[in-house]
Amino acid sequence: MLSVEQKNQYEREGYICPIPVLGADEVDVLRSKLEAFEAAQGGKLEPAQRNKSHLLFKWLDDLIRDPRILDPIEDLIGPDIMCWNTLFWIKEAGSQSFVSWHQDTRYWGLSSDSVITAWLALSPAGVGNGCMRVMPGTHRGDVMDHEDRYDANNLLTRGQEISAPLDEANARHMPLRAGEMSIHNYRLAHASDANNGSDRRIGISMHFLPPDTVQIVGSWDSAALVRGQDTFGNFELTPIPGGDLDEDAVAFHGRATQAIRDVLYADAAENTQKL
Ligand SMILES: O=C(O)CCC(=O)C(=O)O
Repeated sequence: MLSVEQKNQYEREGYICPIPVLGADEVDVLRSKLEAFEAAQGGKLEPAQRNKSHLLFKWLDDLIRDPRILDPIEDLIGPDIMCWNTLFWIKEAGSQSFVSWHQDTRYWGLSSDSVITAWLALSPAGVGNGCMRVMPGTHRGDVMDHEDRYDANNLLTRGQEISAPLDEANARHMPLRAGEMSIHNYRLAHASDANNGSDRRIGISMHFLPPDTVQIVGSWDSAALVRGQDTFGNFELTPIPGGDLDEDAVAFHGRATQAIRDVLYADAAENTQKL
């Protein structure tokens, strides 16, 4: 459960960091599962495998239902919680991969201002290896203009970036040890730099929303009901996989990632195949 100060910080600044979630043994198990999958397919995750990954990996579906993650989310958005997306953010050691300053609310087609990203570290994510940075308080202002800059090293689909320069002096890092998570409102401007460290920086973001949220760009969308009830029916509920690469869940994953692709590339000049 969050303290009053943490809840106030979320309201005021739009983020909380760090929150301990997993022990070292649990981190080792989950990282090994991910890396065994990558090794078995001969390389890193395909773009679509990075998205809605709880439909591919049973261990990730378990994670989005873990009380250590959901209790803080419930403190912020109430007892009925859906998980819209799960997304791997992997920066290889020494890679130039980065994320430009952006607000997710501009691209996800979701009606709610209450969408929360929980970002869980499966390896250390510190200042030297590209942890996330945030611009406190920007979640309370207008959604800013963005430009699509299509940089190959940018992990974002279109290389979208807030058009006006931001005052970097106001930015804060969100360093995490493996097993810790940060929470930020999806209206908050955030970014991250390259990984100059000697280990991979592995993060999983989980996007939680209240069930009254509506997908306003795409014609169909899905989400997992992870706590409480959905009395709105705005999203088709994702199936709970019986195991890793469960046949029905993999088929659903194909439709679900296509729906997110349609939303993220709506009106884009280029399809960069990053999803
Ligand atoms: O992992 C990163 O560096 C950026 C993640 C991000 O943009 C997000 O979780 O919304």
